Amino acid sequence: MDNEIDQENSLLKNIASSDLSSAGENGEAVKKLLSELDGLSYKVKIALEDVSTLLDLDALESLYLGKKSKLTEIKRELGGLDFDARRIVGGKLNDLRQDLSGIFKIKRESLQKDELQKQLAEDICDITEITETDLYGHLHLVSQIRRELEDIFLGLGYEIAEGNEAESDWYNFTALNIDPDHPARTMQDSFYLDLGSDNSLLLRTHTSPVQIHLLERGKFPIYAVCPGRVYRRDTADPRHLPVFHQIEGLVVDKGITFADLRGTVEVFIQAIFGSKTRTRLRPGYFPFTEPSAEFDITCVICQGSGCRTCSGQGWVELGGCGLVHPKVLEATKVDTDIYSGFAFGFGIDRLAIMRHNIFDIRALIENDIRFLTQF
Ligand code: FA5
Repeated sequence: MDNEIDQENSLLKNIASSDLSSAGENGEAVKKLLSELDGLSYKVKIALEDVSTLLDLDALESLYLGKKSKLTEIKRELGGLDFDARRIVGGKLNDLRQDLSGIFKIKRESLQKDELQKQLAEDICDITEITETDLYGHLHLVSQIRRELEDIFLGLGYEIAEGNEAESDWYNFTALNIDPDHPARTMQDSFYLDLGSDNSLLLRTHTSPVQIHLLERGKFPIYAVCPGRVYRRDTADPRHLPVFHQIEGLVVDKGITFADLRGTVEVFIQAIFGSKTRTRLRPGYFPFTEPSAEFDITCVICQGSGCRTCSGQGWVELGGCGLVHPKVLEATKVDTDIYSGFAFGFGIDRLAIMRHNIFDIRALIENDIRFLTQF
């Protein structure tokens, strides 16, 4: 502050010693105006030191050089002075305006350069890391496997059926012979939709409801698969997701036996995992199949010799299957004297992690580009 006052005083001394003899009667007024002009010049230079943005610079320029500035006010006062006084003050005023305009111009260029550098630093993008594939993206691993499965089953003569993600209690449970007391109906396992008075709509917990839609359609024989998203109140962990994908298979024809199911499972598992992978069916329980089985494949990590991933078993569970329960056929008015069938359902995400030795299923939904671009 003291430094500012010293500079202002020295400016005023310079003005006092300047030759004002030719200013005639207006000598005092001229002295005052010249002093004001010098004061302005000084103030602008000090104020400019604190300006760091173009916005602030615009505001300062308008304050000191604009229509309502002190400089314009002094210019108006020139009209009341005599010729010589006008010449002295006017000359000084023009010099000052030119001087200040130049200073503002230099400051503006410097700020523009700074802002450009800042912007370039923020927008920096290492184009050496971008490959052509990254630019266009590609299908997620789960979608790739889903398409692969669809191709395999199309090749076996199956149709690809569409299911609904929101289903009623009838399709998700009742018609599938899941009685009202079955634990799968509890609020812990299902996401119910707050629609209608009885809350009977829910996000399907498996792809099996599509079996009922296909059976109700009444067109036989049925050879169909339905891949899609399913929802459960499962906490995400290395083997579970609350939203995941299943593929349902349904075959209903004359004279279908367990041997047909066995052979079908073998064929598509070998198509996905290769001919070295073996499959086995273990007794299981599903209300909508009888007999029911879980199907396992030999562990892809240890090829069946036993490791941590398969808990030393050499086998890993992939899904469930069985012959369609007569009660399901009856509920959908299918003549059980003519038709029999089998069904299976397994997790596509589970299949993906097994085929690619992914230790944690959650990697599939984390969207880490380094993970996704491997497939
Ligand atoms: C079912 O969902 C039956 N609907 C399958 C079925 C269809 C049996 C037709 C008989 C006839 P389960 O709940 O076991 O069964 O699920 C089948 C597969 O889905 C599992 O083996 C597993 O691969 C996958 N799966 C189940 N829960 C999850 C989860 N939370 N996250 C990822 N995958 C899962």
